[in-house]
Amino acid sequence: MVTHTTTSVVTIERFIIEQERLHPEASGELSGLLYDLALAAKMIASKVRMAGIADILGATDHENVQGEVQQKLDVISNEIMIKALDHGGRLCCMASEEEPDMIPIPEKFKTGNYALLFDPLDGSSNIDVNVPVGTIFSIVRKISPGKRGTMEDLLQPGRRQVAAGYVIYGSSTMLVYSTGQGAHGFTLDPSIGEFLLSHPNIRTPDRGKFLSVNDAYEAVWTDEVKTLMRHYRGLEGDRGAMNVRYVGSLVADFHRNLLGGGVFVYPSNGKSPRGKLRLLYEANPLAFICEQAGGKASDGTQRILDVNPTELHQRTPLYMGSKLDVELADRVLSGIATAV
Ligand code: AHM
Ligand code: MG
Repeated sequence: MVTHTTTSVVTIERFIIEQERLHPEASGELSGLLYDLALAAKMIASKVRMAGIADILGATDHENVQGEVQQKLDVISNEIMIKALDHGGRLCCMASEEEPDMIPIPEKFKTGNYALLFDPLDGSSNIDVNVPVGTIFSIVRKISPGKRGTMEDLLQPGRRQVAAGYVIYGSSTMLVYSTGQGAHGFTLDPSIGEFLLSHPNIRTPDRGKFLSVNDAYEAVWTDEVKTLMRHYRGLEGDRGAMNVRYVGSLVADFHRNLLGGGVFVYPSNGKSPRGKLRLLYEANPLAFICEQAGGKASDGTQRILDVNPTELHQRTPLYMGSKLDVELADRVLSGIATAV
């Protein structure tokens, strides 16, 4: 008798189709966009994997073997994203952390009903030391009247996202995304070049183990932020001490905290009154995923997803992760209470 040992695997394509079937009114446009993003992720993953090797193959003056000047990986990733997504007829416009202005869809291509915002390679300063980096994306519906998108489409609050996700290029490559029905993770099987469902319906613990913060900024933190840190470190209140884990690569810090429970904190400070992270390319998409996994995200005064953006590269303070730990941040920062 033959025994079948192969278990059924769910590719990202199959998963997207099955999700689409839950919405009989769906046109397939969003699904197509998600496939294109998965393809871009695989292309960026292959470049990231070659990061150290490219230097060896290239000449010291940063030319590669073909005599072309080598580009930095964040620039390459930006181009990959644009080229993978500009011609599918699903987008009306794009915006990237790497580009100062809106990215229009070239006239020769059809446009579609969505706008895409992305950070093509977040944490790219970590590439040289082999630390995980990531791609972050956010999709909103087109709301402007014409065919080609406008800033109105891009400057929408995060709660209007119809999908968001990130890719982490770590010991394995993972893509985590949500269309508002839970957050789901897929791991790239490099032997077949497919993202396979590995983390269905991710739930983040209500109270976290990990605190991710760059405390080199302590000297320029406000008193409220300093008090909050005392809570997280178990020096005040009855929360108990967290373990500190800070990679300095947002996607890596977020991913670890999402799975294990924790809070990512990048406050405003005396030097950067709006913090460092970008609302549209970093905070909004990760906040969307975080909420879908049962967590929360705040700027210290309001829910991240309710912030009304006024400019493409707007920065925001960020407190994001396990629900109870973000609620503690909101209470301490507003001075309402200092007890858990
Ligand atoms: P980048 O978009 O220029 O890569 O900067 C964003 C990165 C995040 O990945 C990370 O969380 C943060 O900057 C770290 O900043 P700092 O070095 O100030 O702690
Ligand atoms: Mg970034």
